[in-house]
Amino acid sequence: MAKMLPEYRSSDVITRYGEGVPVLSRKDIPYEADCIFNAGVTAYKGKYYMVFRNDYRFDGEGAFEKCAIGIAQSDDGIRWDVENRIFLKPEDLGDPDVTKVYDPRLTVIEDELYMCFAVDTHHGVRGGIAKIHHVNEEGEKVEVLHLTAPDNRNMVLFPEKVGGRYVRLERPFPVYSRGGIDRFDIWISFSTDLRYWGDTKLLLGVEDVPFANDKIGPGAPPIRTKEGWLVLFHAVDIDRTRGKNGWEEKWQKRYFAGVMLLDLLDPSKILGISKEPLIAPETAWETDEGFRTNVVFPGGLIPEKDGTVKIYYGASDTVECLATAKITDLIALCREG
Ligand code: BMA
Repeated sequence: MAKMLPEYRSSDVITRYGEGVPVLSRKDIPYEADCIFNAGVTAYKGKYYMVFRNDYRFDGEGAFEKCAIGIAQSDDGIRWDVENRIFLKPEDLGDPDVTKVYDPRLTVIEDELYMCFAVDTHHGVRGGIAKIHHVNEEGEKVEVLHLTAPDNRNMVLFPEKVGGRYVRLERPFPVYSRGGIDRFDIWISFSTDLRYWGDTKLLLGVEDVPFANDKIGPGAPPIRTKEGWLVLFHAVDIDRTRGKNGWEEKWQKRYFAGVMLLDLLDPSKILGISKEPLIAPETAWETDEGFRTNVVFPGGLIPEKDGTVKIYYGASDTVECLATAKITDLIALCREG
């Protein structure tokens, strides 16, 4: 049985926007929506863009019948205008095997917009990479460049090539060879065209994160800082004595946001990692009020001109929240370990 972990608090270096009040939730969506969470966010051509997961039509038992991705724009990263249309739904992939698209992340590379996303199929979970072509105000064209073999998800792209190659972090979930339980780690892969990936290496094992006893996964796409690539990841602990106080019978996991620093020239090298969670579930939205409880799931990290970052995270699989921090503080946390 997994070792029980202590009660953790968020690091002092983060400030929750509005004391944790969501920046996006179902009430902001002009169409059918229930849980709005796990968004990818980026700054692009003078605006902020958010793609978010929308789970809707609860089946009354523990799951939603529908899951699609919506899109919103903002001038300040705080107040969002949600487009009155679904951005990507499973049918758009043109493959009857696909049942869900969710947990999107956005990265701008050489002025082009890319999205990584999770794809559930009847034959396992796949990680997708798509290029988003702007067509007109009515909508964009989403060109799928790559889908991994199952099971893989939580993929994020680096915002620039390193040593002439595109770089991604990902989280395959091997079960057979890892004891038949969740022991999932973060891996790194390279590509020259975003379609074919290889040279895959283990980046961070779950056993190396003191606040995880279950699994970890990439969170927000990395950002360049003077000292290295700053990366947010999620880390999960499980406690079999926990029971769920929400819509689901027994939810025993807790999701934290963690932070690490990778070498600029060789991102498969970890320069430092904070040994404590960056964000631990604390507010009512994060611990109590959601479809699930105790989930902080980071998906967006935006550097601002004043040396701060905006950190976007899903709270308890129900709403999207925002926190801020100074980049120098985040680096110091990684360096101090
Ligand atoms: C993971 C994914 C995420 C979700 C998290 C917590 O396995 O399904 O989308 O936020 O669990 O429920």
